[in-house]
Amino acid sequence: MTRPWDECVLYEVYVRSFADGDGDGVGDLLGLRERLPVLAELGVDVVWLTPFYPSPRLDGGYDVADYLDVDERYGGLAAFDAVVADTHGLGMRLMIDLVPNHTSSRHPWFRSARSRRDAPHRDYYVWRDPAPDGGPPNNWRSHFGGPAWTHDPVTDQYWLHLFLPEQPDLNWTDRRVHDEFDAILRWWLGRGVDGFRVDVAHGLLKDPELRDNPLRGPVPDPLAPPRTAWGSYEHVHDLDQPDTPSVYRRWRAIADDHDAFLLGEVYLLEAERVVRYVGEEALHAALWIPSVKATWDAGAIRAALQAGTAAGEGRFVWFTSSHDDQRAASRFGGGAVGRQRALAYLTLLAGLPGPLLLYQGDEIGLEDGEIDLSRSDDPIAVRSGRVTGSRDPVRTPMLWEPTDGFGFTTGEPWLPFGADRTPDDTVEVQRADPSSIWNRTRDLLEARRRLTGGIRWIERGDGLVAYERGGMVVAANCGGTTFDLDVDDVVFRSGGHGSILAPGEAIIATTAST
Ligand code: TEU
Repeated sequence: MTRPWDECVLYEVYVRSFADGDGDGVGDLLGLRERLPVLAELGVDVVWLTPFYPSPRLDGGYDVADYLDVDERYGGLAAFDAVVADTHGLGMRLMIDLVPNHTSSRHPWFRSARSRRDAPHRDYYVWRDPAPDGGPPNNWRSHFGGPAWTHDPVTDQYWLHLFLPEQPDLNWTDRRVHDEFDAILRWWLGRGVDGFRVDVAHGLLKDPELRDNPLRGPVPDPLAPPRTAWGSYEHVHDLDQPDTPSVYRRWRAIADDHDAFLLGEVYLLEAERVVRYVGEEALHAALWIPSVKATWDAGAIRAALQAGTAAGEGRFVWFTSSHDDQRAASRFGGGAVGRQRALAYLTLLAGLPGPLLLYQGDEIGLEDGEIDLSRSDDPIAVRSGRVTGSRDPVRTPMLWEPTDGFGFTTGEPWLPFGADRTPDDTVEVQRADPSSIWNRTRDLLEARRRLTGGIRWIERGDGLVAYERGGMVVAANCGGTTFDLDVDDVVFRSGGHGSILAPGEAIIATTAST
């Protein structure tokens, strides 16, 4: 129970796709409780739950209408308390998702704020007069497409939203917003929560002058997909402001009082920018985004991991997949080859200093599901006219049992399982097979415990990505030719046998030379 945070294995539960306990087709806390023992058996230390708050769910629950409650559709607060007790009873800890950058437009604060200019909660949000031509106050874009501003006809001002118009940004220059969140943290800690994953942790403060973001090239086509349009700007004024990390000073003191952990979703790619968010007076750790972006290329993998180990010093969290990003098995080519590579990549990450984060389905080698885009409710898809950008393929329901509904639901799943799912893809079948990805993942999480101390990268220019740590070598063959390794005892291997490492295989072993 007292494993240090930086040695922990974290596991992301995307609640609505994890396990449905009441048969309505949507994952919930009752269903989660039934599956917690199998997470403990896998070797998980910390369970992270994505947002379960009352919400219109226009962004899958990242549009929070009440920070101090649990949506009845997920089972309400009573079910949550039971999850806390069960998780602790199994020797695991529980982390919840905190969304401080924006609320839902249905949150009482925003309902008040938009009622009139002098409403008490007006300054909880970011309001500005229209530009002289009546348009938005600046050129900022929403992550999900369109301008980051929406005009309110009642008060004739624009409100800021880095995401959907229905996700108005909070104003973190108002001290009352800080006080509200201090209280929210304390409230959940008092309920037994052990940590928070902080959504869009790099986004809370904005340029005080709200200056235009510089364009990287030409002005994007109005019909460009949301992510393309968003990527056409350098986000120097809407994100990652110099004082943003200092917002977390008070949170850190509160968390430390409860031995709790703060993990930031710092969605930045440069290590020197991310590192500002972690430290004694900031967050404990940050997600290392380049680890979920790396493609199957030795140079790219080496660069992403070396940058993270050098700057992160055990405070960057390694992960291969998430509810926002392509799953590793698909990113690395799909099929049996993609699954094998994903396990090899997980092996590389598992040996590094710092927490390791699994996304539900990683342990069964799940690939992205094929989902009909024309029916997607994901806001990125909706706002592209449903032609691109849906995150649904990475959010398909978990595959537990080889039955109708895959043990996920007895009803109609809110999202299809994806085409070509087979019994061999399920947790139940894989648990019974010692050579399955589930069992190899469990073995890997156990082997990981043997790696301690500093890391030394083995500099090579070929397809072998390798490092030494605590008298062991961790190596993955990310190239096209076979390597014959000089190793002693093999502690873990993702596939194959002997001292030969075929393409797509990884190994953890004591070295003959060390
Ligand atoms: O994601 C924040 C974020 O930066 C992502 O929107 C990212 O830019 C995008 O997915 C590209 O991959 C968090 C949550 O993880 C995401 O699910 C939410 O939609 C978003 O915040 C808004 O709350």
